[in-house]
Amino acid sequence: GHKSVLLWFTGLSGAGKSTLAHALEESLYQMGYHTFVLDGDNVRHGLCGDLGFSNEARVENIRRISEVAKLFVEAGVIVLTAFISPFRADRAKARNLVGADFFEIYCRCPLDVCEERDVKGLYRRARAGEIKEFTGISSPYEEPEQPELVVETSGRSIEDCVEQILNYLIQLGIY
Ligand code: GGZ
Repeated sequence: GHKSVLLWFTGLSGAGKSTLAHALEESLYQMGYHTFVLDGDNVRHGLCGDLGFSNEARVENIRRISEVAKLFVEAGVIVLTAFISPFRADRAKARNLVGADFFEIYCRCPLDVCEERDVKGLYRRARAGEIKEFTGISSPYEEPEQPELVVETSGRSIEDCVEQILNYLIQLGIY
């Protein structure tokens, strides 16, 4: 068997969390590992479909995700979560819940680069006041102080970022 861990991606909208989590999952899957990605696509419509983006809703969002991720880890899976998870306290709670198998990966990307990318046009809408409480614009993002890994996603290829994370996992002895 392999080590089951929780790789907790955090960062701004558009920083590349979900993209990197899925690319990394693909590599791990091909190496024969049992992996699962939790992200907005499979969580915010179902499990957390009742939650919006107020501070309270985000706290509850991250709480539920942490509990589910913990169950997956207990089931022996390499779990990758890709949520903004803007509050340090909530990430710390997830860490405490899961214990030694928790690894925080900060996808660092300057706000202006995320805004420039604006894949879904959400930043433009946030700037226009059409979306309230948008992270980085009108809602805070608290940068990790001591993440296990910082991945600079600005001006780099996805492959390069994935390789950095894989190298880190080798160091960890996950494979
Ligand atoms: C931030 C928002 C918002 C607001 C909708 N603020 O780039 P995306 O589209 O695909 O990722 C963002 C996603 C953030 O959901 P999370 O569950 O990761 O957030 S949190 O961890 O803070 O609970 C974005 C979209 O949802 N989105 N409105 N106001 N992102």
